[in-house]
Amino acid sequence: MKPPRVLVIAGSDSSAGAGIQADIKTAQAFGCYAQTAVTAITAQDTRRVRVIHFIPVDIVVAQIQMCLDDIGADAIKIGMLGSAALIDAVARVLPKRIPIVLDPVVASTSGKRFLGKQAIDALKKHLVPRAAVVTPNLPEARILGDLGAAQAVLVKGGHATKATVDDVLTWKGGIETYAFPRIRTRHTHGTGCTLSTAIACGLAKGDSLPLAVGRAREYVQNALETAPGLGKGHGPLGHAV
Ligand code: PXL
Repeated sequence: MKPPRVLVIAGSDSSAGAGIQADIKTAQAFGCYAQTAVTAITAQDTRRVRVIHFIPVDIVVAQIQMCLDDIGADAIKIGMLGSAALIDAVARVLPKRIPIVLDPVVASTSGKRFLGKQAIDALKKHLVPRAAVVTPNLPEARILGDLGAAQAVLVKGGHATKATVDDVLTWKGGIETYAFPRIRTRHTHGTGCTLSTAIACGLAKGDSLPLAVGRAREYVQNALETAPGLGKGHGPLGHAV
C-alpha cells in the first residue's frame, strides 16, 4: 500500500531537533512519506539560533510545485516562513483542496524571533483563512491575537505552568481539550514542529481533526518521555516512538 503523503514547507534546523528534520522523523514514525520545501537554513544548536539564511521566494515556490506536480500530497504542514513576500507567494501556489496545518512559527524555544509585523499581518490575511487548523503556542496566540478567520485553532498550553499541559482545539461549533501530565524537562526543542506535522499525518490518513490532534498529542508526549538528553540546552525529542 502506498503511504499517505505530507508536504512540509519549513526551515532546516542544523541540530535536527526542530524544523524539517523533526518533520521528516515524525512523518516516518506515522508511516507517512514527507516531501519538503525548504524556506530557510538555520545554523543552530540546542542553545541558540546563530544565523538564518532565507531561501529566495522563487526557489521555495519551485520546490512546492515540484512536490505537488509529481508525488503529490494528502496534507500540507507549514512551519517557518520568514517574509511577507514569501507568505504571499506560498499562499498563491497552495492548492485549495489539500488540508493545511499552519504552525505560526513566530519565535524559537530559545527565544529567537522569526517573524516581523508585516509578515504576521500577511500570515493572518493570506494563510490563516486557508488552514484546516492553526497551532499557536501561548506566546504566539498572544502576538497573533484574533484568529477568527481560521477554520480551527489549537492553542497549546506548554508555556503555561500548571501540572497538566492543556491544549485546546476550537472549531465552528466545537471545542475539545487535550490534557496531559506536564513533563518537567528542558528537552522540548521542536515540540511545535513535531505536533503540527503529526497532525498533518493524521489528516493525510483521513482522520478527523479532533482525532488527528489527539493522536499527535500522544506522540509528542511519548517523544518527550523518550528524549535522548542530547546537548547543553533545549535538546531534541525521541522521535522513534
Ligand atoms: O520551533 C520553531 C522552529 C521552526 N523551524 C525551525 C526552527 C525552529 C526553532 O528553532 O529552527 C527551522
